[in-house]
Amino acid sequence: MDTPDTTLHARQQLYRDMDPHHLTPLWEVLHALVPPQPRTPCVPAHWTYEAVRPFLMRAGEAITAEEAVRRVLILENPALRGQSAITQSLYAGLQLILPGEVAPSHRHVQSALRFIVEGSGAYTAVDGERTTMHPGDFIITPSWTFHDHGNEGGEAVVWLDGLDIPMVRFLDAGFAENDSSRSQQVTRKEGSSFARYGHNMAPVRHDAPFGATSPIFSYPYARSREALEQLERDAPIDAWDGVKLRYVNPLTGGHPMPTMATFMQKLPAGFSGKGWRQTDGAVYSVVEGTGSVDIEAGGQRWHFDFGPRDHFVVPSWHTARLASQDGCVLFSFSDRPVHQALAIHREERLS
Ligand code: GTQ
Repeated sequence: MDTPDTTLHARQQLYRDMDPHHLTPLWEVLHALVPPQPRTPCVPAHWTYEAVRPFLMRAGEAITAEEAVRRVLILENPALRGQSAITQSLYAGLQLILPGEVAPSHRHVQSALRFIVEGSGAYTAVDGERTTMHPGDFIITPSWTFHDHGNEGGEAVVWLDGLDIPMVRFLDAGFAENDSSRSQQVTRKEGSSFARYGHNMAPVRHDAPFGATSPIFSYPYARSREALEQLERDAPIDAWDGVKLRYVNPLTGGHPMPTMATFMQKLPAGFSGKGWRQTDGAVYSVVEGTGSVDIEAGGQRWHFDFGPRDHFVVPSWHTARLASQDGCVLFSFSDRPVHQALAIHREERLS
């Protein structure tokens, strides 16, 4: 039934009159506020390493790590330009550190993950312990811990930074401060946290040095890859994920960080996966091999062919399908722990 013009005019007058009082009618926006299903403004996007790397290297000439504090090119969702966000809740960037450089020590509430993309020999220091980076390693900077990065090796090192910056900004809960020294004093031998917590054992009298965050700073690629390879040989292959494992906080069995979940998966050669969608938008870093992802939502479709060191994002409630002719290894992260903590996580696997 059509609403008479006089009624519509009366409503418009009502809205205009209440507007100076900072009042607005719910019924005009209700449908968008409480949509029948998630309708993210984010779009799928793909950054080939071939396209990104030259800009990273030019950034290496344009500014030092010291002056930049963090020399990072932000991977911005094309639909969220200017917001430093790859999804509504997550930040991603590629950080470059050249031989001899130091990115000075600071700390912030935002949790960070590093996934090493290219080069070896750089380190990140957390709480007085350094961890040397190798491609494929997954490294954690817990919330509010001092961290500095440096490169004492001979090659450029690039890693993916994943942070919960947009989430912390949304909550207006961000604090940060610089350290009194540029580089942290090393107080513990490299590998000490891994020795304590990395072998399915834990110190009897030391629990949770970083609260809700994993006590392991570095999850080495060699170990993750070995597990995936053995599972590819021995275990049934999941029709959606291939062989996929999630990283864990060994003290809780939960995700390594309170705000971000991390995963590594191997698609066997010849894999053609089934489609799925989930409420947690996910960012992918291609470790080895080649493959493709087909994404669909609201009648729109995307197809990305990816290779090593490429990055792509699958936004919330977009249906995705992975495939690989020759096999590949993918790292990914999402805000799943937050969805789970709020008991609103949903996943749908299409048959
Ligand atoms: O390494 O501390 O990409 O504070 C963005 C903000 C990296 C870092 C980023 C940061 C860092």
